[in-house]
Amino acid sequence: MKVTTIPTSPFDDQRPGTSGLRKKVKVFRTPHYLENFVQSIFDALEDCEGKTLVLGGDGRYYNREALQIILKMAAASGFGKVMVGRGGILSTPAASCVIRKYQTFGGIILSASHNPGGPDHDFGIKYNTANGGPAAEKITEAIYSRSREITQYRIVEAADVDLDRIGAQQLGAMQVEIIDPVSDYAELMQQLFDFDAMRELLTSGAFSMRYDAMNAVTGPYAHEILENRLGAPAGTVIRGTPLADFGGAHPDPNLVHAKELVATMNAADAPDFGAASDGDGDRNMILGRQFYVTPSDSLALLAANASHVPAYAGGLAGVARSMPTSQAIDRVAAAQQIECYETPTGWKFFGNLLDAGKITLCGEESFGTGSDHVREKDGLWAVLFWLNILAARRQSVAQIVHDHWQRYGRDVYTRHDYEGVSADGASALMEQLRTRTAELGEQTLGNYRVELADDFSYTDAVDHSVSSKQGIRILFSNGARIVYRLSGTGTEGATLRVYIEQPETDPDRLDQDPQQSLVELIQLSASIAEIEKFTGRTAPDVIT
Ligand code: VG1
Ligand code: CO
Repeated sequence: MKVTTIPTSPFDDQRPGTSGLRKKVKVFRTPHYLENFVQSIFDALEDCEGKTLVLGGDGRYYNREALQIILKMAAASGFGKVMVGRGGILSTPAASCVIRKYQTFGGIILSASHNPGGPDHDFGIKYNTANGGPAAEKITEAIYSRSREITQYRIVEAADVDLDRIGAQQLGAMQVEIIDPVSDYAELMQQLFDFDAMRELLTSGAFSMRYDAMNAVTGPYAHEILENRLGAPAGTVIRGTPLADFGGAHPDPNLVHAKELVATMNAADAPDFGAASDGDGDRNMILGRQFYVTPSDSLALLAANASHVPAYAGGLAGVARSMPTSQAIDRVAAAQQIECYETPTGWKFFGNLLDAGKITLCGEESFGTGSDHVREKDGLWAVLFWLNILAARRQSVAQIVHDHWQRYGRDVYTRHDYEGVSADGASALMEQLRTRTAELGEQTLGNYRVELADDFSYTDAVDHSVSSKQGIRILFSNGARIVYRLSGTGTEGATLRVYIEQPETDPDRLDQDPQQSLVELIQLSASIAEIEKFTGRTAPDVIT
């Protein structure tokens, strides 16, 4: 088979963000754009000769075309084999599972996660290493530097691979194996959880649930696991067929974008349990009847109830949360006398801790929870974890959360996002905050005394690598916090995220609406950073 070498020149905007490279489909379709980035990945890796790669995506617009290009480039770079999910489908956690199970060299995941899809929307590409997790910063930086000096890429001239036929095909000297995208993942879930107890709950007639796949990748996984293996009635999974444009919806499982599910769960005859996941299946939102569980609380709750789940009943080695995630998990860790690590935003920072056996569970405030079963956050896993707890405790979601708050106190929490603001204004805002951190220390602002203000810097507990400038945090003496950072996943302008949190132990105030309990801190967050002056905005676009 003929390998062609195509001359090219670098693009200057191929630095991976929080989770891979995300751009508009139109940008990825610029001649050589995708090819440059893929070749930069291959060039940044050690020898690819004869190695096996996993490849799949969330099925969004441009998934199939990109897959064909990547397959032909992998063949030209000497890979021995590529395992591809049928139809080009692999959820992010399933890709991680397959990389680990078959001990492959790594994998490429095509997704822009919770960003909308379609010809005018977003596409993305991410490299995962042999542990199944997102490549560490050292590698993403190497890919980026390679992309700045690339002069050529290699591709074979061949007919397209049939992505819909299970089994082996040849692409020159390289084998392409089309695999069932669901079965390996479903088997892993069955090993972790008490499927018998969960089946009993779901078929008892006394319990009902609704799972919203948001027209995204988890549809086939949820149909197989919840309906086929666990016996939930047909119709439990809604919007369960992956669509290239997600049916025009924004596949982000939160109170704003999962509107229909939220309405169903708030109705008088609501199901007992509701959940949703995002474009590529690594996020989750958990709802009870007329009740919303914040992701930070959910993480703490899973840790506190791990003894109900077979895979974790032996105890947790430790836990971790991203810096802006609430401190609820810290309290559970203290009670269990285990370590709680605080990492920068992005799943790649959990990889070393998981590989070293220092942590079992970890999560982020951004609807991401996971464990050492794979090296990605895992939406459906979190839903099954909850279902396992519900099957064991036979209480409502609201009751379980209330019990938790009674015991540990509540970290009242909210995140305010200012989306699509000017990139210059947003970086000026962060810059002025950065220069003012020293002066903010020890100041009293209204009812709050600042204990520490800094720009978060993280030293990896395993390889001691340092990641600095990970977000401005203002810590108050009563345990409250305000955190500011800019999103690293957007494709338009900048998004400012403001995270606000305050511990509450007064039993009479546990139930208050966070927007009310946090009203003074919310005002402070706007005035300290002069949000209106720098962004022109007087209110956030999305509140979670
Ligand atoms: C966001 C979240 C972060 C998450 C990342 C990828 O990043 O805040 O916690 O890891 O998305 O999630 P940022 O930089 O925009 O804040 V996913 O589901 O989009 O892969
Ligand atoms: Co995602």
